[in-house]
Amino acid sequence: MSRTITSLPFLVMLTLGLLLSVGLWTPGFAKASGTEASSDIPSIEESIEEVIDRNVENSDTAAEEASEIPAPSTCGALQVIGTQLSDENGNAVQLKGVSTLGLAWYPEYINYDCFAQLKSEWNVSLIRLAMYTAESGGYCTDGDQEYLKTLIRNGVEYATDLDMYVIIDWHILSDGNPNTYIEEAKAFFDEMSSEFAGYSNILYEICNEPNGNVSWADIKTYASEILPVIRANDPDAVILIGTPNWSQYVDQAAADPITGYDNLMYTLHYYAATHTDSLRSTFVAAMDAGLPIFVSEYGISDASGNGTLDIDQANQWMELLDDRQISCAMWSFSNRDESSAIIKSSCTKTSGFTMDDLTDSGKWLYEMLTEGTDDSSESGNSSADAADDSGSSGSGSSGSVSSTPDGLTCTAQLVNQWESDGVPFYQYTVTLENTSDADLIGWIVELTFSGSISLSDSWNGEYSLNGFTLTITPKDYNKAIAAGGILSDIGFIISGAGTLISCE
Ligand code: IDC
Repeated sequence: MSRTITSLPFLVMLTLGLLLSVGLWTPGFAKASGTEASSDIPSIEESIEEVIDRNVENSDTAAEEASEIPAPSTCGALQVIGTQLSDENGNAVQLKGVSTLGLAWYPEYINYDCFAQLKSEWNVSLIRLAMYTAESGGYCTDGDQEYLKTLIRNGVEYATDLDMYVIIDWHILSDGNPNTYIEEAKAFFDEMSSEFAGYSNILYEICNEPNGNVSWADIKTYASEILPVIRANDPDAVILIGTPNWSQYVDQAAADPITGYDNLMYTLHYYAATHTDSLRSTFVAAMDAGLPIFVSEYGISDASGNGTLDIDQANQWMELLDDRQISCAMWSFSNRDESSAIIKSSCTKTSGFTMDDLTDSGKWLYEMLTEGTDDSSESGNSSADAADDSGSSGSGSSGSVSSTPDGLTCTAQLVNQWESDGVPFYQYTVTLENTSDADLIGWIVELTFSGSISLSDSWNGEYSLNGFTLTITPKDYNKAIAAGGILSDIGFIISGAGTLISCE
C-alpha cells in the first residue's frame, strides 16, 4: 500500500494545516501609540518578545479553530459531573487516545515527535502511560524506579507541551490485589501528585486491573489510602479507579461507590474479540445507575492481547462509547508482536509512522480517530482516503492562508508542489500588506506546521526553523512597508511531512 499517513497532512495543509501569524513593531510610526521615535520606543528585543507573545496567542487561537479534539488549553481542568467527564465549564468531554505498553519495555515511544504525530495526524487527545508494578521490570519488583519515573516525567512533559491529556497508570496485573504494594503506591502517587500539582492535564489511574480473589471492598480499602494522598497535593485531578475482575465489574462499584471525593471515575476495560454484549450491558447498567466510567484500556483483539480482531464488536463498542461520550485509550502503542499492538513488529521507527507501519489494530484506530475530521466534503471517506484523493490537486486558492493582526495582512500561498525521490516538496509565497495608515518598519512572520519539515530554499527574508515553526524576518532591504503598501516576493520551499497543526 503506497498510501501514507503523511499524505493526510497535505490535504489539511491545503485547507488549514498551515497556521500563520504575523507580528510587527512600529517604532515611532504607529499612529495608535501617538509617539515619536523617542524614549517610548521599546528596544527591539522587547518588541520582538511582545510580538512573539502576540503570535503565540494568535497561533493558539488558530489551533483551537483548526482542531476540535479536546485539549487542556481549551477544556481546562477536567471535572466529573454526574457520570460525565466534563471540561472546566461543564461541557461533556470525550478523550480518545492510546495506552503505551509497559514503559520499561517500550520506552522508545516516549518521545516528543511520536506524541506530536499522534496529536496532529491521529487526533489523539490522551496518552496513557502504563507502568507495570509487578511484571518484569515492574516498579515494585525488579524495575529501576528512577528510570521509570523519568519516563513518566518525560511523557507528561511531552503531552503537556503538546496540549494533550495524560494518564499516569499504576499498572497492576499479576499482582492482582492493589493492596499488595500499597506502600509503594502511596509513595509513588504522593511524589507524582506533588510534582504535578500545578498541571491541569493529568489523570491518575490508581490500579489498572484488580483481579483474582479481590473484592470491590478490597479495592475500596486501597482507594481509601491512596485518594487522600493524591488529594492532599492535588484537590481536583480526575482519579480513575479499577474495578474487580480486570476492571469489568463496574456493577459492583455502581452498587457501592466511593463517597467523599469529587472527580472520581471507575474503569471498565474490554477486549472486543472476547467481551461483547454481556459486558456492554453491565457497562450501560452501571452508567445508568450513576457510575462515572472511563475506559482507560481497550483492545480490539482478544483479552490475551492477541488473536483475531473483531472489527464488528470493536465498532459496536465504539458506537456505545461515542453515544455515551465515554473516554478511552487503546492498548497498545507498541510494536510488540501481538495483534493488539498498533505498530507492526517489523517497524522500528519511533515516530513518523505511515499507514504501512500500522497493524490492523493500528489502522482501525487511525481510521476511527480521524473519521469525519478532514475538511473534505466527500462524506464517507476516511481522512486518509480523502487525503489520497486530494493528493493530485493543484495549489488553487485553498492553498492560501491569511491572518490580519494589527493592520498587517499576511497571506501564505501554496504555489507549487512536487515529489522528488519520494519526498514531497511544497513551495509557498508570502505576501504582506500593511492595511494600517502608518508606515511599518520591521515584521515577523511565524508559520507553524503540523510536523517536521525541512527548509530547502528561501528568498527575500531571514528564515529560521525551530521545531515546526518557521520564522521569517526581513532582509535589510525589505524591512519597511509603507502605509497601504504590499510586500511580496517572499517565498520558500519546504520538504517533508509538514502535517497538521502544532502550535505552541
Ligand atoms: C499484556 C500485553 C502483553 C504482555 C502482558 C503481560 O499485551 O504483551 O506480555 O500484558 O502480562 C490487560 C492488561 C494488559 C495486558 C492486556 C492484554 O491491562 O497489561 O497486556 N490486557 O492481555 N487487560 C486485559 C488485557
